[in-house]
Amino acid sequence: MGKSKRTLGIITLCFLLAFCGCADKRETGSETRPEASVTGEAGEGQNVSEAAAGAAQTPTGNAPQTPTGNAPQELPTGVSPEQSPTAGEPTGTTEPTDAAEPTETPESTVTAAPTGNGKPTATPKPAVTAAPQKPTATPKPSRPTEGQKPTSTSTPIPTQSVKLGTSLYKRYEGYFYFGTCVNASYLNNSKVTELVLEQFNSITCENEMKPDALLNQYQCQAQGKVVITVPSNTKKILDWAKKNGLKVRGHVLVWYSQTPDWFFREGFRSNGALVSREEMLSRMESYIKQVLNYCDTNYPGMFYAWDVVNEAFTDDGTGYRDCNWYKILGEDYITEAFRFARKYASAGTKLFYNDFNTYINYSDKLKTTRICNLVKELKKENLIDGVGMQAHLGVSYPSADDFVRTVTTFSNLGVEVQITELDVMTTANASGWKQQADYLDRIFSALEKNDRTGVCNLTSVSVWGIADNYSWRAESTPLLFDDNLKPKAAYYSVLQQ
Ligand code: 9MR
Repeated sequence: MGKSKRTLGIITLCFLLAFCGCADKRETGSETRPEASVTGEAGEGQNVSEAAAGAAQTPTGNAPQTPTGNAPQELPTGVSPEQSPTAGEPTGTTEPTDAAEPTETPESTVTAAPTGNGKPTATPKPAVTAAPQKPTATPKPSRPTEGQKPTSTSTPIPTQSVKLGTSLYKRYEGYFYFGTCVNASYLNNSKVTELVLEQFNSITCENEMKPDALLNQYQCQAQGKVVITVPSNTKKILDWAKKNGLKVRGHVLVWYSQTPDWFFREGFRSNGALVSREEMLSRMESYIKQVLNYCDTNYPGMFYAWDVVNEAFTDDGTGYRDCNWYKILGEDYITEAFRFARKYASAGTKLFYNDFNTYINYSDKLKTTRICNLVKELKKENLIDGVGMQAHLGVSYPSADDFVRTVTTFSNLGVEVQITELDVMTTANASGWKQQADYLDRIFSALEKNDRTGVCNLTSVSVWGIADNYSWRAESTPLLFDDNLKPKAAYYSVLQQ
């Protein structure tokens, strides 16, 4: 009798413990919105190369940042240097349950913008006759031997200051902003932030402001309307930019990729039918309005440009990329997006059409022509301010001449040009790095001259990442700093000194 009581007691205890465990898990799940891991990105005190090695499952060594927890999309490794992410439709998040309800809400309190932080704000467009401002900081670091071998990836993160004394943004201050993309992991490494603040006066969120980061499926379903929830990673970057006086390029409002499929479907359900044209226009307007209002309210004056529509055309220029926007709204989804963006953007925010392979050099040059035609149409209604040339380049394609000429082609339409995602693929060895430096030298000597003399109207240049191992195509060592945050010869080519 006593024995069976004890047995019953033990069974009850086990049951209670098991139940508590489940309850804990349920509670945790409802507290935070699921956020993707940032495997592959180096954290404070973590060896950069270890971080990259940890991401060996991704082709680029840089785990895609997917702040909403949507399935990461595979990245291309194709032949053409500049390519879009895989054309596959983005994977929708799974149907939400109560446990998936995000509790995070957009910030509503606006704190005063910092002043006197010492970070100068560049004027985007100067008088064309002005001489380029010389960098003020000294001393200049020793220039690495051209074609210096890439440093071993096993070298740990530097413990001393990574500051150079020269600065890309100061070099071009008064001509154009000089920026980089940033993802949330950058902020975990004080050497990275130190270098970013010395070199750049503009940032772009690499993934944290894309529709799949901001759209909240649970709330959309619960409220029956478009609801955005700004994740903590996004706020972290924007607050840091605000605190340090950085300007921000908004990226991106309307894009075929990284926009959840459920956003286009009835009831915001992954298995719903595609919605009507009228409903989709209303969702588009609501989304654009909420994002722009959020930025204006919380970060007034910080966003100087927005990519309103990204990558709408096919690469060979024969037509529009097939996607949910195009399926539901037809060709004029682009114009509609710009109308809404113009309606809700503050006066100081410039509106851009952004694409890759914008210089495409097929015999009929159709992609460039298509973009030019779009700009002309949008300009009739004063809906566009500029063209974003992504510039995911390679040392042997496109030619530096073709690239620079296309900057002028777009400028001649009377709009601004911004180089929005610059990187240059090359082989990761000494000769590859020399080719990369020579190529960038050709491009920047021409751009510097053309902008100074008014041949082109370049208002911003952004590289797509701080250092090679932070790049979406890390294996091609496409950036200006190596894995140890040391400047490559490519850096000095861009600096043009
Ligand atoms: O650099 C971004 C990478 O981390 C993401 O996994 C990828 C997913 O689409 O997007 C990358 O950024 C892209 C940018 O938003 C638009 N132009 C092409 C860029 C490189 O794919």
